[in-house]
Amino acid sequence: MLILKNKSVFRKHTERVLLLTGCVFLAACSSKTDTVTTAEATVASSAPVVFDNPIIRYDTADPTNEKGEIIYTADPAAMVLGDTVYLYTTHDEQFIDGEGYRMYDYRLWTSSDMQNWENKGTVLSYSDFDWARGDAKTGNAYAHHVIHRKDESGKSKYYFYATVEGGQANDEFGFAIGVGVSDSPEGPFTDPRGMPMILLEDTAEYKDHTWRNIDPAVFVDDDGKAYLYWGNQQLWWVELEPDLVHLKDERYTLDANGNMQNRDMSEVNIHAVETLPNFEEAPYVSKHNGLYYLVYAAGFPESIAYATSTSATGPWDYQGVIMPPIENTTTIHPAMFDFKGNTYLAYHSAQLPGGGNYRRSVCIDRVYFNEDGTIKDIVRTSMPSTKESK
Ligand code: FUB
Repeated sequence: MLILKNKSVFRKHTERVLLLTGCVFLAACSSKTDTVTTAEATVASSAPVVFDNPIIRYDTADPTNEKGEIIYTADPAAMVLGDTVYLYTTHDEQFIDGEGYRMYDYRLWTSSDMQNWENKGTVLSYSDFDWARGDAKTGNAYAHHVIHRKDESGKSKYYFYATVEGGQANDEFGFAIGVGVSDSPEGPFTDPRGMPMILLEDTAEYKDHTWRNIDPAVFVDDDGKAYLYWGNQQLWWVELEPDLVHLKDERYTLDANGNMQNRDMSEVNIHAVETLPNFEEAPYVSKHNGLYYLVYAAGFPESIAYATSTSATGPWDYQGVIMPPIENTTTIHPAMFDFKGNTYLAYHSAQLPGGGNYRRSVCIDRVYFNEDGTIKDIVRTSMPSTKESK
């Protein structure tokens, strides 16, 4: 019953997307001014409203050109610095007839116009964490988030929060969240802890599946306080220490190499959020016009839903679904961010030739708000492309 409902929602949405894509594309092509009229919005801007989705296609210096190997990317996380968007993705390497994820490294793509993307290559691999087990068949480098902050001396530091398998007590199988720090957005990132930030034991009282601690997202609020959100089938959050690599009130000692040991979580407050309908995974927190937004993957196959709050710590008011499931992929993984005065939503589809659940492709579309701060349904766009017919 649920599947039938999703299928019909999907069909309805696809028809609408195709229609609106056509309208937007024709308007964009025919307009010589900066004003583009769509069926849903009038936009006065030189910023793009239509995207050559999926925006990442080839593993070449210019990933939108046609030379080179197709690359499958997923789980976008955006960091905006000045006039550059740093788009960090996971990397799907499963064979066309393979089952399950094969994910070993994280890729970086940069753009100053949201249309042309420069391939910066691998910036982190699961094996950069000494404690990550991975294995030749899977790698298990799941979703991540990267943020920038200046340290006390004014020097820029970049923090890469990643989900990888390993690092658990008694060598138990299970996903953990780790962090790497760098002086450059392109890495190399070094693990300052020598152990994960979030372990299975930290959330064992709530859930028992081994992939519950995935999909980290960090938000630094205006007052400097930082929060880590994560989870699968349950959303958790915890405040971070000002160093952004320890949980607030986490206690430990250091071994001779400066690695953490004797980790004591008794004073750490991990919060479970119970009020988000159908929360599946991929939380992403951002602030727009004074309101906090939490977008996330809801249900399975996943839609993109969101909630709003007047605080980074909630309570969250559920606002509904803004993108229904996408054909050919059960996952969707949203990231919402501002760039040059406009708001964008990155997510993944499975639209490239040979695409599927384990061979996904990162896309971007515009976000438009209603006057009350709610988000209009996202219109997925694409451009007619000779690449797809080849
Ligand atoms: O890419 C591996 C996992 O699939 C991510 O961690 C989830 O968000 C889902 O996209």
